[in-house]
Amino acid sequence: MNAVVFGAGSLGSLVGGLLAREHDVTLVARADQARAVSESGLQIVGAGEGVADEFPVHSSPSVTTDGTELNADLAVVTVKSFDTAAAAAALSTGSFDAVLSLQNGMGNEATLAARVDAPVLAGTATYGALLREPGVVECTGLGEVVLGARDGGPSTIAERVGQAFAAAGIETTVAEDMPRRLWEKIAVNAGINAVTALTETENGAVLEAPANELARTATRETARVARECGVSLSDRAALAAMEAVAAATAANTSSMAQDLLADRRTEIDAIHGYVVDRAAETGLDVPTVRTLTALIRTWERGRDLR
Ligand code: KPL
Repeated sequence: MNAVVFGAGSLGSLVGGLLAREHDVTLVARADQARAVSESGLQIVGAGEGVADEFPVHSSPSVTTDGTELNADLAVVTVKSFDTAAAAAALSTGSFDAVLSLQNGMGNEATLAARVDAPVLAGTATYGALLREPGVVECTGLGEVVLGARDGGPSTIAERVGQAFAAAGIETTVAEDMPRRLWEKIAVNAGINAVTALTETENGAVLEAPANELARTATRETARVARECGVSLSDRAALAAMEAVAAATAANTSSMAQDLLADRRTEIDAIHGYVVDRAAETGLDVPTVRTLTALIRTWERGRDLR
């Protein structure tokens, strides 16, 4: 299979580098990352329990800074959610058999499907990744990729993509309930991301008082909105997922906390902001998620990031 990985940040570099062990991969990257990868390849490092045995891995994907007019069996989109529309515009000038979104937040698949003439699959990734420097990505935790049809149900294209990921040594599940899984993921992110970002703490902080109550309330509010949107996600399942992810990634810095620490725009609109918007449409109040959204947006505005 040949694949384009659109967005060579932390997760894109990790997934692209792992896929390149087995497939013909082109990374669409920013200039500094493209320069480093074309000069020295991509180094994937990792330390810690379970991770150290798998790495270092050196892989040599092709790399470009121009995402237009590309052709491949698969495009994997790993850009930040606020860059999805730009990625969709670039991908629409190329040709692909399938597009897979491996991004945070909700709404990315719809944005891609509106522009790109190829079936769009939904996916989630629980691998921990941190771009240490151009050309060097650290795997901070082994996880899995779950992918499938964005509206749920069986998909032969998803099966084919799943086999290609598994052949590259990426732990992969092909699922027929992606809408529920995406809502569960957003409930996890709603609990962990803004709280750890605003308090400059690692993910494990949400397991303890006083952050625990805040994170649990944000997760519960999100699960309620999911149910109102027709997705069967109980409070109990959402809370268990949030706390399991926080425990498994206790020493990791969430993507939103990484963004705040680096003075970068966050994905608040596609995570907490999405929950607030769907709640408003369905007549629900989500005071904790709304407050977290306002705090992060205020921080972004103070730095001219929005
Ligand atoms: O997806 C994540 C993120 O950081 O965005 C979690 C699950 C919180 C892991 O860090």
